Amino acid sequence: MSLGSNQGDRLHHLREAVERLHTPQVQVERCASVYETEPVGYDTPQPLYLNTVVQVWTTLEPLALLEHVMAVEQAGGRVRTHYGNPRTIDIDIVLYEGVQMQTEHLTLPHPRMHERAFVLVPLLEIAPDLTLPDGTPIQDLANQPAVQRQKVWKLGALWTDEETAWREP
Ligand code: PH2
Ligand code: MG
Ligand code: MG
Repeated sequence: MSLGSNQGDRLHHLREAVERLHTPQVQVERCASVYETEPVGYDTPQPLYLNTVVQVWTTLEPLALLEHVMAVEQAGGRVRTHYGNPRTIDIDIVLYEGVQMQTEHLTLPHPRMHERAFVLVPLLEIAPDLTLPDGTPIQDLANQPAVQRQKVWKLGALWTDEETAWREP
């Protein structure tokens, strides 16, 4: 999953969202570093984002996972206004094992992940050998010139080691 925040206490929003994602049905297994990233795909100026990516183990099917994700967004103060307004927290399921699906509410893999450095760079950090369901290496996507031009600055870990204690069962 890809997480992003460009409003308020951005790091706090990311951390709180990862804590809320973590339930008996959704175990957060790996978190990438936090990256500050240039906004991508807007035609109006936007605040810089903090982004990260987490890998989860889950018993939930994709659409049930999406419901959980949307509840976590709501708990994080997400207000859905129009596209291009800053958000406290945005959580996108970008990949779900080998699943390819297209429904009204969820498309997997995420239809814009292949062109987004703010997804691909943190994803490569935690899963360097990952491929899309069609076999395309994520590394190849990240090497595209249009992706390479997007600015992403690695800031540091989401938590220090002591702080990750919450992850233990
Ligand atoms: N999310 C978007 C659109 N653009 N740009 C950055 N840097 N980070 C994001 O999380 C992001 C974006 C749509 O959700
Ligand atoms: Mg998004
Ligand atoms: Mg979203």
